[in-house]
Amino acid sequence: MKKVDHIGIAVKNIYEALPYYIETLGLQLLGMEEVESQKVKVAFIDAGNCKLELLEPIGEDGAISKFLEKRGEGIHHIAFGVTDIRTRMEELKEHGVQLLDSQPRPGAGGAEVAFLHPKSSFGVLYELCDKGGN
Ligand code: CMX
Repeated sequence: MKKVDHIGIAVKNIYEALPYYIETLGLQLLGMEEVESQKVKVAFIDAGNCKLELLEPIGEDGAISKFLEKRGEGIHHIAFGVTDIRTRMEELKEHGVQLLDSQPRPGAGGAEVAFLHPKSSFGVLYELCDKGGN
């Protein structure tokens, strides 16, 4: 793992949270999109050396909806930017890390992503995020 690409932050409502990040903290909104496969609406914010990803659930049965119900708003995951995600996944598996995905899934911004179970990562949900060479 060479760099953190973004930090995922679960919020109940993106539009209620955005003024804090943009107006109060003075950060820049990079873009917003819906990731149907993950049942989330996301907003990416430029935080200098990495991005913040605000995550609002779509519907009531996705991972973010469940997280908000159990833990409330706050840091949800840390995403490492990787290249060659399938090889990285194989390497981690060989080291005994429990992956939540057997194959990469589509993530925001056209990236391929895969998650590592917090149980085998000392309580942190990590994401591998492959944008094809960035
Ligand atoms: N960070 C750290 N620990 C977490 C966690 C998180 N984000 N989410 C759940 N956990 C812990 C719980 O606290 C719980 O621990 P205990 O057993 O000690 O209580 C355990 O993991 C199981 O939690 P759960 O609430 O029963 O939830 P599930 O097992 O149903 O799901 C997880 C948890 C991580 C497997 C699931 O959220 C998942 O598959 N996540 C990957 C996909 C994802 O998060 N998508 C949304 C983001 C999409 C995007 O970035 O685009």
